[in-house]
Amino acid sequence: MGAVSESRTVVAGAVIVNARLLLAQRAHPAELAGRWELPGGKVEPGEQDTTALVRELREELAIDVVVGDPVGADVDLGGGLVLRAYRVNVVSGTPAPLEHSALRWVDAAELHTIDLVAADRQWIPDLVALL
Ligand code: DCP
Repeated sequence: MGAVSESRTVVAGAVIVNARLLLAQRAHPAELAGRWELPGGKVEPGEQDTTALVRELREELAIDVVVGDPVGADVDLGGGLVLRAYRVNVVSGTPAPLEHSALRWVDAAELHTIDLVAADRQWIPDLVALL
């Protein structure tokens, strides 16, 4: 099989409430610790993106979400990983940083200045358009 079929998707969620975007501060690995991201994680083999994102946000933030439209373009992370973002709507729970160092709600101006992980920076224009 070719390289495309071997790539693994990482899904990330854009939670937007009252024109603010939820960002999560990575605790690991060392090279990403302290930087901010859209929370998410790897899709398991055979799993749908939507199922994976619901699972990851329940594990990481203790919220239940409904997954909406994709945001921006896929980002090639290298190492056979492709990162993809989706809008998500919270249907129950209040986000808690179960696996991150901290959570923060940012407006469009703050999104431009916060220290995002490199891959997520590519979505800034798409995210600003939603704020
Ligand atoms: N990633 C990213 N931006 C995001 C989410 C993830 O650049 N918004 C990157 C960081 C990692 C890869 O995607 O290189 C996988 O992310 P996680 O480590 O968060 O995913 P998992 O928790 O599923 O990974 P593991 O299986 O290692 O625990």
